[in-house]
Amino acid sequence: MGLPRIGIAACGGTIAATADGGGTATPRLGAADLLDAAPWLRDIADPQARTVMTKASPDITVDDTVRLHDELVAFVRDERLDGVVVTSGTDTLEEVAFTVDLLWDSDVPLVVTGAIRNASKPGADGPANLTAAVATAASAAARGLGALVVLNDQVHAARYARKGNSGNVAAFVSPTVGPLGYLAEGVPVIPLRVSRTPRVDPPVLPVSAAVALLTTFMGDDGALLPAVASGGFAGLVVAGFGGGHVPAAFAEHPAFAQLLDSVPVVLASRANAGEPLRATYSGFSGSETELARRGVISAGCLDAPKARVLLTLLAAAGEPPERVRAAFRRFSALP
Ligand code: DAS
Repeated sequence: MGLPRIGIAACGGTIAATADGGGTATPRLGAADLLDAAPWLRDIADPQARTVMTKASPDITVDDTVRLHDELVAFVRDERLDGVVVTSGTDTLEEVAFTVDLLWDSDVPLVVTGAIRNASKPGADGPANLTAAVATAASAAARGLGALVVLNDQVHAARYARKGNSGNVAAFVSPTVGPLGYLAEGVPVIPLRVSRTPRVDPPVLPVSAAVALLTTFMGDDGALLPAVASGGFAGLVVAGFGGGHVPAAFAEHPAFAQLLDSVPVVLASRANAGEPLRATYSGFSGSETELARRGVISAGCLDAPKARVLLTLLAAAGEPPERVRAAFRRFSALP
């Protein structure tokens, strides 16, 4: 038996960045360059390189990520891959990983990785992260888990992974559940399993449905709501306080009622972990029970950016309100 055939699909980000002089760096490298910089990968896999895009990840869109998914499907089929690794910028890596996780209809391991320190920095983590990602994509333990995020020798489920530190190589965390596994001397160990993320159908491109995201803050009187209500958005995600609350002035703003009448409104928590509450507080208009009574949909275990990804794909598919509600319910342990 030969070595596992592992695809490396490069999308840009710091892992693909080269120094500009003056201390800054720009994503320029393609998949073949990343492979050349880590020749030892050929000892653990038969790597195949494909450059999908060379973007700084703040510029990656939902459309780019849907196209990336389609490229990955073709890459696996054309090259008869046993696993595939996506390299991308860490700023939106959690959204990229969750989008492909929602769309991935295969047991073939799909691992997303990146880097915090570019290749010109002491202790550049790109080659180590790429190596760990390739080893994970080549592992039978990663089959059937959907998209995984591998950085800093930890294995995370895409559904839970978040960038939790802006500049430390231990940037990625899974606050609600913890990582699924780790690498021990380069060998992936995945003792914890997650159920597969419920799949959604790939949308027709371009995705014209735009979903707004508002994060509440102390004293938020909903002043931005009219802009959302008149902005032609297909939905709104609110990152509410802790248990999923908003100020009364926000909840009672006429534009909030207008939005609830016209588009799906999803409530996530701006807290780092856990789910919005369902049945703990009442008696104030921004409470979770009052918001649910008015039709607000809980994001369940999804943080606000991931809830926005899901709502964007559902809105793009033209899903009616009850199917949007049902889709989010599958991300919640609570009824
Ligand atoms: N923050 C950089 C990175 O970690 C840039 C980006 O996300 O593209 O990759």
